[in-house]
Amino acid sequence: MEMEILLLVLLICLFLICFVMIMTRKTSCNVYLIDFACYKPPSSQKCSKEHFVKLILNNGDYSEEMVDFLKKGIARSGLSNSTYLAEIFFEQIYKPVMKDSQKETEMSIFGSVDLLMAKTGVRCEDVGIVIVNCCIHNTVPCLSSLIVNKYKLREETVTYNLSGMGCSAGLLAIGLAKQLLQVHENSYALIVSTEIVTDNLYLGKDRSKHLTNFLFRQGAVAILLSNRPSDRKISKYQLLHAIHTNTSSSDRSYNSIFRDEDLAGINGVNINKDLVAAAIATVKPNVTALGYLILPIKEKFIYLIYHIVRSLLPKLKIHQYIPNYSTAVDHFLPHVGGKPVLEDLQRTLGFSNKMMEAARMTLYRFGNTSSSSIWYELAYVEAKGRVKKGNRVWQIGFGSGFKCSSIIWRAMKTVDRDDYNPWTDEIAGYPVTLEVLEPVPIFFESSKSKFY
Ligand SMILES: *[C@@H]1O[C@H](CO)[C@@H](O)[C@H](O)[C@H]1NC(C)=O
Ligand SMILES: *[C@@H]1O[C@H](CO)[C@@H](O)[C@H](O)[C@H]1NC(C)=O
Ligand SMILES: *[C@@H]1O[C@H](CO)[C@@H](O)[C@H](O)[C@H]1NC(C)=O
Ligand SMILES: *[C@@H]1O[C@H](CO)[C@@H](O)[C@H](O)[C@H]1NC(C)=O
Ligand SMILES: CC(=O)N[C@H]1CO[C@H](CO)[C@@H](O)[C@@H]1O
Ligand SMILES: CC(=O)N[C@H]1CO[C@H](CO)[C@@H](O)[C@@H]1O
Repeated sequence: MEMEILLLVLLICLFLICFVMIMTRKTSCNVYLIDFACYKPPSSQKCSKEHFVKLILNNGDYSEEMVDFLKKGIARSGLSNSTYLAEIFFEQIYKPVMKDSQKETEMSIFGSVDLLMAKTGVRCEDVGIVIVNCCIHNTVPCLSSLIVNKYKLREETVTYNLSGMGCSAGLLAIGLAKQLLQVHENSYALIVSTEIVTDNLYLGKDRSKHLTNFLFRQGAVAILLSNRPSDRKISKYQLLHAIHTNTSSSDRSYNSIFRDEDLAGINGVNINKDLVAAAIATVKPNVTALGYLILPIKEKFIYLIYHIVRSLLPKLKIHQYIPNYSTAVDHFLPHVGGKPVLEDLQRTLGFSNKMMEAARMTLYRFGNTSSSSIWYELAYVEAKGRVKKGNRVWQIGFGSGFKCSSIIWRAMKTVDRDDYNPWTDEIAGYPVTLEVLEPVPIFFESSKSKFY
């Protein structure tokens, strides 16, 4: 009898230990977003379209036809007169040296990290992982070392800097942090996404290289992730899914956004006419993969029926069913790329204007700030008071490579506007009605790929 009781007690103990182990294992795998902070440059760096045109014309030698092209391009970009550019853009002569980029780098990166520290109260010595992504601008020592040095982080801090990875790199960094947080227990991960614009103005005569001039603006975001179970209560979001796709093995995709010299030897980023095809080839499978994870059963079922009918009776030429993604997410925050990109996304995914508002207003107010743009969008919906507990947020980034990343967050609480939000003091004025603009006169370079 005693033996049996002992056995039973032992069994119960074993069960409890297993239970606790499973529970703690599961919670330690959860990744929380405690908070994020978007950098807002001083208003002295607001760059109107008029100023921008003047700047380009002052520094280059352009034909009348080209001047007309530049003016049209700027006017139709979808940007307002208050996007930000680095200090060098306000000097008479644009001749950036390393010191100027250094200055912008420190302003953007320290500006956003300081804000994040103030917001979250996290101590520098608790940060275990640092990831910085910045596409074009590179420094030695690297940008993650810059952060470790400035904030005197611990020696064991794991650091990565993702460079040259385009606008989708910010979400790639989240994916990387997620993987690192699976193996580093009880850690904070600090992620900084930015692009340094100082030395990236293109002043040559190649029209397809001017597209980035029209859209590209200064900005940065710092994000704090944690896998500490105790942070569950104070976090804003929980990471649900991270999906990354790339089609870099295809020459057509690889060459679609390319940095090289023009005929006169001036450096610039080229966007060729394969871009659209590359974007579709990359974004579509990713969105499909995501749909599989997040869509409700009903939508999946309809999709399946369409798919079966389509493959059994190809003669009927039934169009492909595009699931209603609004049934699965409450906020859609795509990389702002440019006006046509946003219009295309809206059309194919069937989102309402209200759903696209954050993206359009961010493009208007802050421009294409590269990988940080989706965070200005999240700040927008927060400032509008639209993020409710349980809401699902979908951020999607895409860029050179061609790469596409999607992240799904779940709001852990109803998020209130705060003083650190870059939109706070002007949110009442949004959304603004955007004028209907003609498309940017784009002159894509022809395809480079032999396999086209
Ligand atoms: C920007 O300023 C110009 C004049 O400098 C004005 O014509 C234009 O309407 C303004 N655009 C926006 C979007 O405010
Ligand atoms: C590209 O995709 C492949 C397969 O999905 C993946 O293994 C690889 O890590 C990806 N590379 C990048 C740079 O995203
Ligand atoms: C998509 O789903 C949303 C939310 O359930 C609904 O409001 C909207 O009307 C649907 N759109 C279409 C085209 O069915
Ligand atoms: C947005 O800016 C990034 C650089 O940060 C550039 O690579 C990308 O091509 C831009 N998007 C468009 C549509 O110009
Ligand atoms: C620590 C680290 O990964 N450093 C790299 C950051 O990026 C620069 C420039 O791309 C490299 O030179 C560093 O090795
Ligand atoms: C994480 C994930 O599911 N990624 C997917 C994105 O789309 C590509 C293309 O279909 C898939 O192969 C990946 O598995």
